[in-house]
Amino acid sequence: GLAAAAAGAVAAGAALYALSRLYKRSDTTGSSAKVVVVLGGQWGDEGKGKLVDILAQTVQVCARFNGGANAGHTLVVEGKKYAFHLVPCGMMNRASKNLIGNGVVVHIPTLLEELAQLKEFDPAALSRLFISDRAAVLLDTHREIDGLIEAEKSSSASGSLGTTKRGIGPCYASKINRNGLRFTDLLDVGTLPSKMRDLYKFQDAHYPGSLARGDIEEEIKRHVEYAKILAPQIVDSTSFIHESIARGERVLIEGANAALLDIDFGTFPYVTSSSTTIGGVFTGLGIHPKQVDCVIGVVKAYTTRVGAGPFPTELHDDVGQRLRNVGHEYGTTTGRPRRCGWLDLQVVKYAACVNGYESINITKLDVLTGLPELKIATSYSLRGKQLPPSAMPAGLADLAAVEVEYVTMPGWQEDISKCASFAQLPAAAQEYLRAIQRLVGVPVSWVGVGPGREDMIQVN
Ligand code: 2SA
Ligand code: GDP
Ligand code: MG
Repeated sequence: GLAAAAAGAVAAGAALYALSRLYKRSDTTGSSAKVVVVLGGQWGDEGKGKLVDILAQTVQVCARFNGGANAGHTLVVEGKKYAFHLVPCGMMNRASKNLIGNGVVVHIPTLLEELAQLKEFDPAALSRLFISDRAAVLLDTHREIDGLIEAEKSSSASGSLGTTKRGIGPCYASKINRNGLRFTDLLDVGTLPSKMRDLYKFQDAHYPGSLARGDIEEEIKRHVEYAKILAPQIVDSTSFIHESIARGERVLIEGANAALLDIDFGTFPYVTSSSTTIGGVFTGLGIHPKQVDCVIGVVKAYTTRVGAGPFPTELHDDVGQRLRNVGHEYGTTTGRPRRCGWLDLQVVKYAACVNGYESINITKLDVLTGLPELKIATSYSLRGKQLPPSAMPAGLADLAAVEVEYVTMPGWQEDISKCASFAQLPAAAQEYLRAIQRLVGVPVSWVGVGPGREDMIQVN
């Protein structure tokens, strides 16, 4: 009985391993690759921070390329919880350097707050953090305008987007308008005040009322002080990362947000304002495609979404509520309840097509424990025709009209939080992972069974 079950489990593990070996690269775990990218495969909060923290223990550089303090990356290290919004999760390796790339929008007070929280862990944290001289400076005006636009949209037909109100969209808008400030501007404190005043003048002319709550002169004074603190850390990030790669250092690249929130590939307009997919790595850091050795997609064992917008597998019933309770599905930045639903593989296949995942990290598998049966969305059909894996309808009406095809699988009742290998997982959990791997066509190389750094199974 038991021995046969164990042998079966080992064989199943071997099959999973064998399938993963079919893929072109030998290292699907990122453990030995030089440049590894971690990207979210759904609508965010898949648990990217946790995988980045694990992989960061053996790298010299960890870099962010997109987004800003809208991101919330939670780590649990030695029982202590850390939530990062702007600093890369690699900061938890005291021997690493961390880089905020040119593609990031940085609210400096938030950054300094985060660094202050890291002081106990590492008094020298600031000396290990480097910021691109081309990164965008996110000012209070951007946050105000984010709130104003959301309020304005709430009375329109499509409603508000449910942004994090961290000023992300308005700051990228200043960049695209070509009048935003960059970190290089902090290096010249003589001209900084007039540049800030010019920007504020423009903002107030185009978004009346955006200055009502702010005191520009006070903010300018603060930025002159920030400039003094941060100047030694402001670097030419393109050169920084290329020289690092040239020295043979290992570089880990941390995505914020996720594929379906991408400004181009996501469910527009219910998206964030950055390129969250692989292309963003190149525009946000200045490396080129041939330098990337391994792209890992992070995929939650079910689906969540914060904010408004299409969500074809959303559950409005007890199961959805249970996923939210057991998975503690509340925003890391805003505390908002996350919407929950079944795993949607049309979403994951699409994300895999865009990002070119070498492998996948399935996270929060433990949250599914105890459900009698599990559903997986395998594909969408639109007007009676099945969509290819690379498709995600662009129009909101089409997205609302898709028919979702599901498979139903048995659940498991055993506590899996202490499982340390694929073979130790209950048969039904193994089957669930195998189904994902088969349907997406990408090996599953990591499986999360709890929030802690140690609660991760490496499959091969
Ligand atoms: P924004 O603020 O302009 O980027 O918002 C636009 C949309 O992007 C979504 N978004 C997110 N979705 C999931 N998680 C995010 N980070 C936080 C977290 C969110 C939180 O880790 O929990 O605390 O609420 C994140 N950031 C942006 C957002 O919900 C909008 O749909
Ligand atoms: P990120 O934005 O992708 O980094 O994810 P978040 O940190 O916003 O949300 C993921 C949440 O799930 C965090 O609270 C993590 O501590 C937690 N988490 C990550 N992996 C696992 C897992 O495998 N099991 C459980 N139970 N929790 C996890
Ligand atoms: Mg998050």
